[in-house]
Amino acid sequence: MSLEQRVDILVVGAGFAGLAAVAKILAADPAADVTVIERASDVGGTWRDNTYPGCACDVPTSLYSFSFAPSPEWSHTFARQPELFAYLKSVVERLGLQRRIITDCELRSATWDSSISRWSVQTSKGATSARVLVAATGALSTPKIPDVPGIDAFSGTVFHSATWNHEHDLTGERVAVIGTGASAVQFVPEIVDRAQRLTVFQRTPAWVIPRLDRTIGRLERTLYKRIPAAHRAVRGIIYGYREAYVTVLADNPWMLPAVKVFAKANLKRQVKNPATRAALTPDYAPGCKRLLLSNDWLRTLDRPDVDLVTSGLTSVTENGVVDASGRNHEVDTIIFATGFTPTEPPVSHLLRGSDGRTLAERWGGSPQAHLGTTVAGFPNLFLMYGPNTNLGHSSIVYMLESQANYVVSALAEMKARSAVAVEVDESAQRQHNSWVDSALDGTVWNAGGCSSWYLDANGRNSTMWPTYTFRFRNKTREFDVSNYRIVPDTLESDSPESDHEVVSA
Ligand code: N01
Repeated sequence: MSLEQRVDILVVGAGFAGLAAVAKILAADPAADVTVIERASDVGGTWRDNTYPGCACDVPTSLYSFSFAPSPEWSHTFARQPELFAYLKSVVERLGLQRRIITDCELRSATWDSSISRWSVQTSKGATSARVLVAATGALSTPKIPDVPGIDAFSGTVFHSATWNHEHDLTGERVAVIGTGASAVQFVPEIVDRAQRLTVFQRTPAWVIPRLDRTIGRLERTLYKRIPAAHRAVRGIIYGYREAYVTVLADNPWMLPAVKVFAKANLKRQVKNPATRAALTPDYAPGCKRLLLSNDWLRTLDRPDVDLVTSGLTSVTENGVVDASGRNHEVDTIIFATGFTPTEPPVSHLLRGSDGRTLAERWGGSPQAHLGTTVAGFPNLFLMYGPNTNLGHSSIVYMLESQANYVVSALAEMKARSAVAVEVDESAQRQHNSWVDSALDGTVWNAGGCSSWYLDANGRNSTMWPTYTFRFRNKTREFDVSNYRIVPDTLESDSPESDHEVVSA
């Protein structure tokens, strides 16, 4: 499919975020002119890209799926990546979205043109002009590989967990894994039997609790198929108990020692070697970094064929990885499980607002948006999974649907007011962010005593939503037009020479 030179609403990205946006926009207005561009050759975002062994969702799937497209078919309470990927493709099919999606089309740049109140967009498939831009490019989509001295001289194989090299056979190899986050805990237990020896480089230990996963039997699936209300009730219960986590993580951190006791008992049960156990015991509050769910990660690290290196890595040589003590661990393959770049999203370098600056320049290392979605100086731009919308306790899909509701409400408001552009007031954005900052104060994500990817280059937490998700749902239910500058359509045509009159709502 080719990209038209002029589109109305352009959504960038066809993962959970982009699909939530396009589905909700079309549900509200089936005649809406929406185009989705996707840089890869298929939809699915993170669930298309992350194919490492053991890749699975660590949020119960009944909740980690669209409310408007429930599936009674999940085989496990925590679905595996192939099922999630298949689910997203099935949603596209079910909702007839294929004809809206242009694959292999990468966003190169988008610049707001105030003279015509439109986005001038460059892509790998040519240029287009869009009235509204929805950036759904994901926060955890660009793998981060640390700049380790000597990496280019390594003679073995190197890859990142998010771009797993399936052509490469790890059987009988000595493998180094760098990083011990949510990805590593899933794939390390899966590859340990294949490798001859595993060396895991841990910079900071993580709190780990059991993943209460179970298969969903045929009877239960039939029940969900026949009585969708039963499935909705299960989703509701999971939503409720997940929200209860906020009570501890954000509102009552004094309760966290109880989580610590539970996690320590889990560690003791799985790791017999006291030195390994000590190395795996975090010195910060549980939840400060993402609480990890696994039933086999800790016991894997207790195996005699697994080395846990806690001194960090300093360099890579031709045949190994050097730890802080100077020891070279000889390996055949290095797997980086070092995460992503959520506080420096690459898309922020591609979007240029009304003053000619990029979003990254405007943010200066600390991403900020109004309700995680709109940014002063960037009219008609909606960010999905924007600043301070990430969660430590529940499903991001719920947040994405809330943001999609907000976009839908904004589009309706624009239509009702014959507005060609909406731009959030700087003061409203500032006010929202001051509220976010003060709400985050004292939560485990800010005060838990760790450094995490939730904190940006300036030390600000520009990642986490600070409280219950229903509060975000309430705030994004209706487009808060009074916080926006409205550019009315005073033109007969889209004459580039004419300026628009700007009024406040
Ligand atoms: O990445 P991470 P991830 N030298 O950033 C270490 C989501 N997710 O891919 O803790 C040495 O969590 C770093 O050490 P430290 C989920 O939101 C979801 O595992 O910074 N080590 C850490 O141990 C998750 O939070 C699912 O000291 C270095 C690790 O690398 C997010 O993705 C499943 C280093 C990075 O951990 C990212 O998880 C999987 C360096 N230079 C992931 N740099 C679901 O199921 C970094 N590290 C939904």
